[in-house]
Amino acid sequence: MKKTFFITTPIYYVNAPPTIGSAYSTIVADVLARWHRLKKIDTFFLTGLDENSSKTVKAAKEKNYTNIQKYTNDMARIWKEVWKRLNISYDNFIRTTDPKHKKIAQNYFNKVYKKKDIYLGTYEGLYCEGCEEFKRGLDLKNGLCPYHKTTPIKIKEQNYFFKLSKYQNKLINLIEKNKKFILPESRREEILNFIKTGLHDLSVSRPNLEWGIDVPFDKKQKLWVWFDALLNYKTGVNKRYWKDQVIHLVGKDIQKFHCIIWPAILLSTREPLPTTVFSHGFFTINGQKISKSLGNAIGPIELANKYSVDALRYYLIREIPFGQDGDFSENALKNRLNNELANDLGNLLSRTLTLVEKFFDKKIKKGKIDSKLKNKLNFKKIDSLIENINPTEALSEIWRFIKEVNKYINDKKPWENEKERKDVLYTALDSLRIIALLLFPFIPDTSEKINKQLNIKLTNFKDAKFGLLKEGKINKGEILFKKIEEQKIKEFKNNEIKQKPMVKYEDFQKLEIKVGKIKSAKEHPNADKLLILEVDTGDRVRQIVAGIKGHYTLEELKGKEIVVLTNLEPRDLRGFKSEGMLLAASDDNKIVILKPEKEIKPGSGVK
Ligand code: ME8
Repeated sequence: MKKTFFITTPIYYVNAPPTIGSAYSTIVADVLARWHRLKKIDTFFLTGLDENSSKTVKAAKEKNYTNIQKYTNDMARIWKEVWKRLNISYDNFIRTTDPKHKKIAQNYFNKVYKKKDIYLGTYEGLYCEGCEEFKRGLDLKNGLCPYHKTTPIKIKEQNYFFKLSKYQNKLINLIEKNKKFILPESRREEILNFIKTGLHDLSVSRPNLEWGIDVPFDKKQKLWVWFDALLNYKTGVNKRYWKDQVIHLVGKDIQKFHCIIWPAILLSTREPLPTTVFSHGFFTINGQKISKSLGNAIGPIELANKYSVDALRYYLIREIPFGQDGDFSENALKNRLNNELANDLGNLLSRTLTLVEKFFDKKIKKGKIDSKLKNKLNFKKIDSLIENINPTEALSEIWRFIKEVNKYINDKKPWENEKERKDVLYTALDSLRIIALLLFPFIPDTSEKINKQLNIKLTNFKDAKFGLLKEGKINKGEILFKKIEEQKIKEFKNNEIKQKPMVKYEDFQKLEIKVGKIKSAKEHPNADKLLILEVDTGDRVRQIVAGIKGHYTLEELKGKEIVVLTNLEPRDLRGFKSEGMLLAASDDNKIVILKPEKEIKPGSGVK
């Protein structure tokens, strides 16, 4: 039987679209999944959404939804669109409002109850709705939740308790014996110390909630959302994947749930435990966690549109040693794009292919591999870094080799060194083939672009050895990464700041501005930045072509109220008539649509 590799991300709350934070965990999981697939290991990558939280209800109501399920469906579509754009190759996208999940979660609750590990009691204390967690005094900082900076609510309620205390010693044994159960090492110690301070029984249901999964034997209570959410790791996958390697990738904010409560539930139901819970650090802005609730979130899509998906993936993995915290910096992203992706990798490809074009009429000629250069690539080491969940170092190691190949070309000077030219160019081309293969898990689009130019197809890690590139013809194409020029950005900013000339009041009055409602949105077939909208402006439904692609998903736009300049002369925008202009605000990062502050009927005048 084939070896299995099961990798999971947290299932995210649906109160907002993905942030850099959720993109981070998901991209790393994607890298690990893709890596194992290339090793021909039977891999399953699970991600999804945690929909049964009270936060879902709150967010839906804030957005004027009356049907909560409809809200979660709309959000699920957005999350999936974002993951698609970021090339996330998940095998299943679990949603906890799925009836199958609900039923299995109830079965588990029953199982634990029958083991006599669940009993009815009264909880009196604090609850943070942001964390969906019962808090103790020592969990708080100055009375506030350290993650959400909010005061937890006081509650006194009857609910069901899970006998977590019963598992204290078993957990200590497990974690002490199994060095890989919690990674990185520092977090393992943190958890061990926490358990040793004493585990209390845990409330696992909540009364009087309007949204969630019913406790199977008591309809007045709902499952505590974490009990339900953790079970996604069972309900979202066929149990044959709970075999060789089961890795939960989580942020350090939720490690306790995964390193204490989850294994305790599994011990109670006598099921296999995960191999590793890896808790990574936070991306911060000025030292503060980037998060939806703190309102400092940066959209991964905006960054991908501005710099490319691969530049974003590369930056997130390479910038901060996986496991540690680090500040997010757009400047650092730009530097990595310019210096590493464009210079080191992009130039290596284009200079090699230019030489092949010039001296060998675009032909790949088989030559002798340079053994010194060959020895600079250590596949085993890279693979073992990935197996130890150190994608940052693995990527750095690949990069060291890219730099070596550049140096090799510089030293050998194949443009003037006729004697060795064939061997040098073959060595460089074959190195590029292996580099593309190794980079596929990290930056799949770029890897495919390299393959296309080398005229080869992606294979697997059996081919991560030298000398396999066959004779053939190269297919030199566009450069891999365009550099972001500082100059351009500055000029753009200066133009923005320049004030336009004064206009007369009467001139302004000539403009007809109305509230419109977007009926539908689709992509413009011939333009990168344009969307085609059908907008109800009260008088009729008109077509408006707007340059907002990438800043909103099509789903987000549908039904949105906007502000439209309606008496602008119609214009043809790349083959599509635009009968008006949508008003939006923009800086050099993003475009945001202006919308009425409250709902108002389409056609209402803007004064
Ligand atoms: O906690 N830096 O969902 P959530 C790095 N539904 N990672 C970050 C981050 C940041 N600034 N912000 C978020 C939940 N993350 C529960 C999980 S699992 C059974 C239930 C990532 O939407 C990180 O992985 O609050 C963190 O643990 C997760 O998003 C929290 O996502």
